[in-house]
Amino acid sequence: MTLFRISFCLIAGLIAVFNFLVCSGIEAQPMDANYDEAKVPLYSLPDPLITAKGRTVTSARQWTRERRPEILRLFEENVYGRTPTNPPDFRLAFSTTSVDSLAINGTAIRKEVTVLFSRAPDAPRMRLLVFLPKDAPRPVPVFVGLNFDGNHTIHTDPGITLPTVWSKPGKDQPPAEIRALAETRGSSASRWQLEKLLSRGYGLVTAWYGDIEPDFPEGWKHGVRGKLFGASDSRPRQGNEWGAIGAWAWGLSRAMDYIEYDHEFDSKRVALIGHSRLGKTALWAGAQDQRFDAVISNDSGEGGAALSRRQFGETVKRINTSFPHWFCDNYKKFNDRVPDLPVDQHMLIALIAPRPVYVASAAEDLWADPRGEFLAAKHAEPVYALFGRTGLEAGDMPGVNQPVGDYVAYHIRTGKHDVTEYDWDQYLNFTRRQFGR
Ligand code: GTR
Repeated sequence: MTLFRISFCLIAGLIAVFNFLVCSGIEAQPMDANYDEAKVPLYSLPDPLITAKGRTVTSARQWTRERRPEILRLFEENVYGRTPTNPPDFRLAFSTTSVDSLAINGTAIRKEVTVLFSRAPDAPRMRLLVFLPKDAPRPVPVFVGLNFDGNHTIHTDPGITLPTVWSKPGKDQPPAEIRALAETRGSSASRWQLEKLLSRGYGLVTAWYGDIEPDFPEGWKHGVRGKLFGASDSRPRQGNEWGAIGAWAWGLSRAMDYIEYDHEFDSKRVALIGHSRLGKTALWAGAQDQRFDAVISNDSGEGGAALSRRQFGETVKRINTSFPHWFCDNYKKFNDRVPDLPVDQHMLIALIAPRPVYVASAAEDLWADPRGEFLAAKHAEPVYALFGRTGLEAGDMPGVNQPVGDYVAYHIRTGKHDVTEYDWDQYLNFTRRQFGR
């Protein structure tokens, strides 16, 4: 009896250990980031030039009429979700709340403009921070992009209003709106290089992304998805319904509406820029809204410029687990079957065509898969070729700090996940080629 019991326990114990090893192995493996090029699986990319009906796209016209809309739908359906049409009570209005014609040591005009989305008193609003170079010929070309921590962080200028920002919920603490601290003024100034771009004759339009929707899973309740587009607790988000990246991209299009409205800006020379999650957002906004004349993706990584099929660094499963609110629900279906995705990110870059696009990586930012970012730009080339545009003019990845390409451009710089002066120097060279300033 005792012997029987001992052997029973032993067997049960062995089964438990076996189960633990197998299950945790299965569970852990896809969540462990791969940084080994030799372990990148063999993959084949969907061809951007083969239509759903199997026809080969041979002209710019066929691309624009047939294939481009198909690919846009595929991204809506499977990755970012569909951007809804504006709700009936949508009313766009711009209210200028401050103007300083002697900002940045007298070299710039600073304006603060609140973008209202509806007349409802509790509707979300987006506070634009606008800079124009004082002496540059009008209308001025402009960079537009969302910032991570509030408008006051992009420069130490004490005239920038200290905003209220959402604090992320903690374990026992609900999200709350708090006044930004004065000490954080200019904390992201190096990422914006404001003086440099003003001295080159460019304007800047930026807004805090949390104004459109705060970045946590329940953030939609406080942003445009909940307060303008009617998302509600009674019906959980499903299928192709848009996520936070879609909402932020929608906000960028409203910033573009402002640029068209303000005649000091040249709405035909607008460069959209975004870093990291906001680089993913910039690419998706640029793909949908063709008024953006050039798009710059800085270290945008998974769900941005990097090819998902390489499964290098961050993966589809990992991003959907860490950030369940960023993409549409359908994207989660591909967590464990990335090769079945009907798109990959080279097709997102292709949606920018024929407009100029810049993809940038950082050598120490392996999480974002620099090679995957390069390859996505590379595999968008056939679409640019339809428009007579040359691509990167580089067969393989360039070395660090050796930018390639004029119109479809790429660099990998030394250093970490960030936006640096080096990055901006390349972007300004790129926009000079496109915009002549
Ligand atoms: C990371 C995320 C990346 C990137 C980054 C960022 O945690 O995994 O996809 O978006 O955040 O936005 O800084």
